[in-house]
Amino acid sequence: MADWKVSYKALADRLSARGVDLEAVKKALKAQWIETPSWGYADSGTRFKVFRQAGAARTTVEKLQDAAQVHKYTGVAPSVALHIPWDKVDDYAALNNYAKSLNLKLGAINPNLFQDNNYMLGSLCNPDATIRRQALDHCLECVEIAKTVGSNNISLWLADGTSSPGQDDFRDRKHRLQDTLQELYAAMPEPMRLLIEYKFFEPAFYSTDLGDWGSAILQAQRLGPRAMVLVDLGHHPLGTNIEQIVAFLIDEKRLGGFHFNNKKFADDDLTTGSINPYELFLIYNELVAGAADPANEMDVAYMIDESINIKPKVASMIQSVVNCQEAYARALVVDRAALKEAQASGNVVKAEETVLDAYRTDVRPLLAAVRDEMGLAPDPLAAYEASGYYQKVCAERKGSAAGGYGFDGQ
Ligand code: AFD
Ligand code: MN
Ligand code: MN
Repeated sequence: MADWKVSYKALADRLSARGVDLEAVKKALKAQWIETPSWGYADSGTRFKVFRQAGAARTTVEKLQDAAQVHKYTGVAPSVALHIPWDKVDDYAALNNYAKSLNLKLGAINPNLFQDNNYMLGSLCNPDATIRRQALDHCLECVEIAKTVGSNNISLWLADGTSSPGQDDFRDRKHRLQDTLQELYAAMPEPMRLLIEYKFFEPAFYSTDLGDWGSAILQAQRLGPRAMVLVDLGHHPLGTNIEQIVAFLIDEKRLGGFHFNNKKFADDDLTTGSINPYELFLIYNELVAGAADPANEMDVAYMIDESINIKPKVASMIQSVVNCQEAYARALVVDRAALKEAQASGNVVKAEETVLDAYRTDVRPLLAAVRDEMGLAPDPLAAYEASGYYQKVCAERKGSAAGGYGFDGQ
């Protein structure tokens, strides 16, 4: 019997003895849906250098081919977010059909409001009305693309901000954003949603117009019920309690989605769960607790947003998806009844130990069993690396185009 089957039997016995509904847990794990970013498969880097990698995707077609590998081996990454104009094509219906031929769906559409030369002083918040119009028209173009490919999510990240005290009026910028977002929101047909992403700094270095979850939820609440907040794990000051933000957004019915990644110091696109796996688990712990109450009406887009600069792209994306699977599996085996009882009685140690017990559970045999039942190999990364796909694309993809972030020939 394969090693994982031996371990799984022992784990299943232990969890069942504790009253865990193993079939329900496995059903939830099979239904997990992690969207990967097209830009995560292309070359990326920093303002200092883009280290071009052999085999990196150069076109949207190649990005989809790579994304299809992640879904093929994990079974839970069926959609790919697009970034416009990096993924601009002449025929989006044809691109959608190509994605379907790879067993993929096209996911969130990401406008690019940070690389046009006109955006130096901002896009939707720019003091120049003609530049705000240009940025808004680009967002409206993304709404049309979303309609064509059947996407229900516009994923909006604004780089807007100021880099000098006195540069602009904070309230004027807030009002410009309110007004431009009103027009964008009005153009989005039901049930399309606007996922408003925040980031505490970069590329602006003094103030950011959507700098924290408070500024994002304020804009969302003004717009309407289909305007939500997008939580990017790399976008918080060090030490921020992200799981608490997630809990509050769930409670306000404004948690639209995630951009999963990890950071050590700032927004530096590290593999999801690679720096702080406990934080990722605690976030999933809030998600599982929130989903237990239908009144929360949770409809969350679980998206990865990373392009690891120095790792082979497909392998590192599989790592991130697997880390999300493991965090979710651990969160699903938290003894909720024992936790509630310990919390109610103020038994701090018992409450913490209940959460920790789930976090300390080696869920890899459980995920191996789930993959086996899905007809997949028990270890997605090993299966992918044994497939020879990476060697194949390294041989085929000679000559590199602009990087996934559209770096100009760095
Ligand atoms: C950068 C930004 C932000 C955005 C992503 C894709 O910090 O996270 O969502 O690019 O545009 O990471
Ligand atoms: Mn992001
Ligand atoms: Mn980011």
